[in-house]
Amino acid sequence: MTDVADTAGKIRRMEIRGAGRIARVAAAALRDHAYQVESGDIAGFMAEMEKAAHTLVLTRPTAVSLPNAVHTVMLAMEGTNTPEEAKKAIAARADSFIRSSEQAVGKIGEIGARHIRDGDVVMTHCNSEAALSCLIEARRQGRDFSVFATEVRPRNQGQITIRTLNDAGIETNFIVDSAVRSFMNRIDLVVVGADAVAVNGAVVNKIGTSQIALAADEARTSLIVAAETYKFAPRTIFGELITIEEREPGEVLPPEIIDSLPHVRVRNPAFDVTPPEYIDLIVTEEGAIPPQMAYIIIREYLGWDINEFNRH
Ligand code: RUB
Repeated sequence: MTDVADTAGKIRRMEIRGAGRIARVAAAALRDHAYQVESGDIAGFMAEMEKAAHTLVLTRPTAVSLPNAVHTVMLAMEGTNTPEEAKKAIAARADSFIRSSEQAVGKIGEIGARHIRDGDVVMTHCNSEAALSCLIEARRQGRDFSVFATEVRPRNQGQITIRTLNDAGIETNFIVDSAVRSFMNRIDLVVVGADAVAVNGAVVNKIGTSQIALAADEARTSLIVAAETYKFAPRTIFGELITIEEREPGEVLPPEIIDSLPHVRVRNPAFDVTPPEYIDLIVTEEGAIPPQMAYIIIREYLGWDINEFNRH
């Protein structure tokens, strides 16, 4: 049984992190919360659920998978007349979202693996389940390739990635973030995940991704993004920008050093935006698309279109 406040705290502190994972735990937290709400009337029940949804969505602002998952689960209440009915509908929707999210990661692995050839040197950044799924599936199919994985300052997610790659028996080089350009000429393919994909195909991912994309473009190295369809951002259709989370300076430097430097402001943006021109392909569970086709995913697969917004 997960508790909404506890789950929200874990997401905020990054004890649970990664866009896909936070979407799934938020769906699970809403499902469990529904059964913890005292059964009154349906309006009271919905108001309680709205509060919980709000708490979860506010934890981290960038990964669109989070509001998309919450929206999907909350929509299940539409048309229900009693809290009991609504609870069942929420639980069924949350479980189906979690299941399809896990399946999506597997499917992306199958599709993405087709782009990794024998002898390739692949670079990845941060720790993305979807990106790693491509590498692990290619390995499972017997492809012989090696990986360069970055450190990912300041939270060192690269250390999680190299453990997974090591466990899969994939030869891996671990480099600091600033070594990316030095090695780019040896790289055949960059594979990264996404926290959000805008309607124009721009990809928001861990800070540093856009520098890697620039270096890849300069070296004529292909870059593919592994992203489930629920990472596409419907509201960008209306020009809404994706908020880039800026985290505590204490993640970058110890507080005593920061305190000793009154004229220095430590900046810690957690994500950046890679323009579509630097992206060769976005691999979703529905197939691989050029970034320019992002609108199709939002409309056809995510099921959000202009009318969705007119209703709210
Ligand atoms: C994680 C990150 C990942 C994406 C995709 O950032 O940028 O590349 O979330 O991951 P953080 P996945 O560590 O700040 O959450 O494919 O696992 O959803």
